[in-house]
Amino acid sequence: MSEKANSAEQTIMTTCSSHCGGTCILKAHVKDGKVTRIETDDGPDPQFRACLKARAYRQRVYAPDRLQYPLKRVGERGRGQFERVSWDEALQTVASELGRVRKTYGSASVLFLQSGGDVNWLHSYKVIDRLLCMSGGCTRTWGLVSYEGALFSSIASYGEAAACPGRDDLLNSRFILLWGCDPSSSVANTNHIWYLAQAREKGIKIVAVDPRYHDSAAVAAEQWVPIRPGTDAAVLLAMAYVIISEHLQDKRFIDTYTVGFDKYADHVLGKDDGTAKTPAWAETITGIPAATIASLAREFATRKPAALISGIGPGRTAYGEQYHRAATALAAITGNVGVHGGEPAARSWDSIYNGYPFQLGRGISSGGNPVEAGAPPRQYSITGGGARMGTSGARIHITSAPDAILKGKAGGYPADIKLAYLVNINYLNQTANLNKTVEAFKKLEFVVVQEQFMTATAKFADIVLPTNTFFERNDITAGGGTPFYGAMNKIVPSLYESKSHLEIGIALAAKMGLKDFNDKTEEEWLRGIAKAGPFKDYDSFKKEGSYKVPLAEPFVTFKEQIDDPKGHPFPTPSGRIELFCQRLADMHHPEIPPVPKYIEAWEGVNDPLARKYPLQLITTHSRMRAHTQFHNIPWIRELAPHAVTINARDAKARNIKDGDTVRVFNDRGQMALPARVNERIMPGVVEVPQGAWYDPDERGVDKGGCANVLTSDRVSPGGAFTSNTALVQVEKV
Ligand SMILES: Nc1nc2c(c(=O)[nH]1)N[C@H]1C(S)=C(S)[C@@H](COP(=O)(O)OP(=O)(O)OC[C@H]3O[C@@H](n4cnc5c(=O)[nH]c(N)nc54)[C@H](O)[C@@H]3O)O[C@H]1N2
Ligand SMILES: Nc1nc2c(c(=O)[nH]1)N[C@H]1C(S)=C(S)[C@@H](COP(=O)(O)OP(=O)(O)OC[C@H]3O[C@@H](n4cnc5c(=O)[nH]c(N)nc54)[C@H](O)[C@@H]3O)O[C@H]1N2
Ligand SMILES: [Mo]
Repeated sequence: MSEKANSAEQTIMTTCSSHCGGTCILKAHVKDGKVTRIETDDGPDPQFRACLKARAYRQRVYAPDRLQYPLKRVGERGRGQFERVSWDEALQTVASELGRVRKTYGSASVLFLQSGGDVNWLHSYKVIDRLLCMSGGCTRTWGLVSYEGALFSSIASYGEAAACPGRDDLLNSRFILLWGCDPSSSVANTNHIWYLAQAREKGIKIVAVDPRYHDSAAVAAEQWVPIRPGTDAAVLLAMAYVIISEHLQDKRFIDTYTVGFDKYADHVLGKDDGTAKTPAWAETITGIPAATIASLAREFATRKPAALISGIGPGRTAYGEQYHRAATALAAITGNVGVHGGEPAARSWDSIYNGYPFQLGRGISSGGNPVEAGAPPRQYSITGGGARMGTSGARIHITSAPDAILKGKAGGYPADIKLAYLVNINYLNQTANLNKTVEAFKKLEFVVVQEQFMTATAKFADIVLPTNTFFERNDITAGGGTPFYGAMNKIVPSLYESKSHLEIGIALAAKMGLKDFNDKTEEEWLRGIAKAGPFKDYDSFKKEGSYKVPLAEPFVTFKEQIDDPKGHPFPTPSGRIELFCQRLADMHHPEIPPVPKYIEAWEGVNDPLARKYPLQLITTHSRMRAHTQFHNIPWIRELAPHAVTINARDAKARNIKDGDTVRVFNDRGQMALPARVNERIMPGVVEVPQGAWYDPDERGVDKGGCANVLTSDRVSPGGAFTSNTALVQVEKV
């Protein structure tokens, strides 16, 4: 390379925060205004090294299928036929449709659907949330697909949703239970798997409880305990049975920090319902041998401190709240909360929206939603440390939006939905029971989608507004469960006619004649948000690209409450960890009991439907994608085919060999994809990783293998998304 060409190359630091929950440092090489290469962190430990997806980001920025211009639907909705229009026409259409629908049906008929995209502070859904709220309001959703079950139970038990300790603290554990958690694939916190690998090297015993022998187990665990999906609460109660009957609980901890141990123990021992939750009882439910349950219980109670990492995957099941409550109770009765090497076993990842463990300044805020003002609270909602709970009765559960569109007020929903505005979400692909969503979206009068690509959802839009990528704008992000701040520096100008979310909001507000929508530039916003951050100054933070917060010791959640219970009570009504939760008792809902219980799931092995559909489907998060993002990137796709994993025994019974194309189906839908046959999944369970792009053929068979053609839109009583509760059949095609 010539000297001249060399000098023209520039490197710019930025941070990837692509909806996997990780935050990873990128060093982009730019030449002649184009990204030529992407490297990652080579700085001091802990390094925040990027995965295959971020390193392939160049192919995303320059993807041939990137949306380049605003689009207007021309064919039937959903067929994906569009024509190019100007920004002016696109925004004018959105503004006038919003006006028309609001005037005809009221503001509650406008549904706002949003999600992560990139997890950052400025260019998020909040821009449009503000726009819709300021212009009359909208119907919003409640229920986090990720971890509503964990949120609900964490607030019941601890009064707080942000409960994830620093993962470097795992090196202080003596025993780690990796429960439904595979951080080698589903990232959530950068370096989680790295600390687990170090823990293993240090000789700390790690046991994985999961229907799959996943890569994290292969790398870090000494033992794999296969478990039938949806039965976790039973084994956790049986572990408590062993601990309580053998007096292994931490009495001092229980007396000082918890309430309701007696009622909880009564249930565990069967004094309240006549069924002792013995290991033998749990064996028949979970498929785990009673002796294994008993030895896990003894090890967990005696090898202290012990970390029960309760993943959120098992919580995305029918009655997932009970699993999370049961996990928390086990951590509490063994005194593993608020101590180094322990784990509150609540929600296994934290949201930066909680500013955990440090605060940044506030970004754009809605200023209040007129549609929610004065609405009564939602039934069975629990309030507390988790502003994102959405306790307003004017909201609709995120999974129920299609049902609400189809049935409206007559079906008991708070509104008749006519228009949907979608930002940073591939709703159709990612929410349960896709075929029902298709029907619902066809019924809407108008749909607007802000997108980078022609997703399954964008195909159902009337207007598509092209958004840029984080390489084309400035932003700030932070580690979910890691003491880290990342500057997201703009690397190149916006491609084609794409715009940032803030630019779209400003332009649309102007079209709608909204005054006072925004008075700051991108930079003014970011400087304001950064002000409260711990770094020296914004300019050096931006230049360096990141700030790794130096901590004297690993962060421990609830340490203050444990060290000083008088001065720092838990933020529950009792000030203690609630093994028995009066707020749940007051709900008088048999499926939201005040102490954790095992409640048998629908679509489990004993459901009569299992005769027709005998296999339990789980839909995991793949390392190949961040949900649907990156599935269209060739460098990623060539690594491995999207496939359904089936146990060799189940495959043999169906004459299926590794690599065969199979049909996976139930009454809700069907897909055709390759089978991966092995023994890394327990018999009776099949896995279709979520996030593959829906691509139906003329008979409605999804060739894309989108998990949600099979999942159910039935919501758990506490709000958990039930994407790991579905029965299916598999056959060779
Ligand atoms: N069956 C099943 N379904 C699931 C799950 C499961 O486990 N099983 N998991 C659920 C969970 S936990 C979640 S969080 C949801 C996620 O569901 P989604 O959030 O809907 O999934 P994403 O693929 O992240 O969709 C974000 C979309 O925003 C678009 N986008 C628009 N603007 C931007 C931008 O500025 N930046 C970025 N990065 N993207 C933008 C992206 O192109 C992408 O299409 O899926 C849920 N669905
Ligand atoms: N690469 C990548 N990383 C991601 C994401 C992504 O799409 N891609 N998504 C991010 C987001 S938004 C989220 S919410 C998180 C999700 O993170 P998780 O929920 O932790 O991820 P999953 O892979 O769905 O589930 C974790 C494990 O739970 C197991 N499991 C499923 N059902 C059960 C059950 O009933 N019992 C037990 N014991 N185990 C069960 C699965 O086999 C899997 O090994 O991941 C985040 N990280
Ligand atoms: Mo999620």
